[in-house]
Amino acid sequence: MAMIFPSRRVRRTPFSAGVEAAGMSVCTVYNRMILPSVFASQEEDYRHLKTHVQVWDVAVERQVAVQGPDARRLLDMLSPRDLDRMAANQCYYMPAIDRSGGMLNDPVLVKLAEDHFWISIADSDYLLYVLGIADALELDVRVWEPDVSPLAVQGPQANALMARVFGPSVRDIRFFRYKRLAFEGREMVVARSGYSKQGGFEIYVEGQEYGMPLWDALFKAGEDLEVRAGCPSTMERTEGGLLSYGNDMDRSNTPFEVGLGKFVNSPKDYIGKEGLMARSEPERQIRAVEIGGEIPLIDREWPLFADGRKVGRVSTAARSPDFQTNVSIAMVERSHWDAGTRLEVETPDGMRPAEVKDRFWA
Ligand code: THG
Repeated sequence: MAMIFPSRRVRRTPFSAGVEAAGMSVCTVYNRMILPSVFASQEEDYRHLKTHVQVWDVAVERQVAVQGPDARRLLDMLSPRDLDRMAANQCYYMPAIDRSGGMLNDPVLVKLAEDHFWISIADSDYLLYVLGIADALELDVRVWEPDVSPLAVQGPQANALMARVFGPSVRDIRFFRYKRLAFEGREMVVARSGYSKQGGFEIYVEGQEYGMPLWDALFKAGEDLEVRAGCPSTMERTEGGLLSYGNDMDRSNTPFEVGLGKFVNSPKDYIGKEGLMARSEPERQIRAVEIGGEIPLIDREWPLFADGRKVGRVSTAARSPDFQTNVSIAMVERSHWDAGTRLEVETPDGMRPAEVKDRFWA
């Protein structure tokens, strides 16, 4: 395959020099920015992530900053998730929807202060939607993309590595909470979160200046922990059922269809509430689906069939070395979504047997 022609439009990150020196071999583009996909090999990266600790350049998790007297009012209009009990040091996984309940994004909301939030977005232009609402209603709020670049530290040795760089108090950060901790005298938001099921942290690095110094400090401190550069792993995140906007869902899906119904609980009159309530009994839903045989890389939907009729589609699939099968994320019609249902999936290399599972693997 061809490489990406470099240009300013495909943005670099404060850590790009680090990932290049570390041997990034394949990358993708996400929020118009470079996201590493592979270093050594998919399988080697996966094994290392599940055994040691990795540092990930996830600057592509861009922030939509919302600040001002009407910040909370704006968030209450955007969020199907009840924000009333959200603590000042908390993060929320939040479905972002349009007026008919269609998914626009699936960000992590970070509460910095009562009047200041970061919406840590997946791969869609959610800033334009947020700004559109704020401008149309002439709200007293600022909406912008700050120069903030998350760096993730993921894997079983993440606590050990982070304690060496940010101090032992990182161990007390609870899941989806954060602390402001100093690196070289600069305070940074350090959250226990990240796009893997191996545990770890995300450091929201503000500005360009501290990017490479922090990157280098993590590698220096983690030498004996065998720290390496890594990136979100399709194999690992599919085992764990972590969803990817644009792959596993888009605007044609509701939060109920993609398993995010548990985050639809706001008592407020948010945009899309009516549309969503009319669609609260979905006719299709995300399922873990096991696929037999050999499968290629997936760059399009693979249709799922039962008795020659299309009953769904696979949107993410990968070999799982640990579970010795192919794991996948699929959208399946109600008639065929029960665990144990046997289906067939049409891959570009031919038909493969598939089976609906009762849950994800990890
Ligand atoms: N971290 C941050 N920003 C992000 C992502 C991230 N923006 C883009 C993308 N990832 C958004 N999508 C997700 C998807 C899943 C999770 C986080 C962001 C996730 N889910 C957990 C799960 O499903 O098990 C926990 C959800 C919960 O129960 O709260 O972590 O990774 N900053």
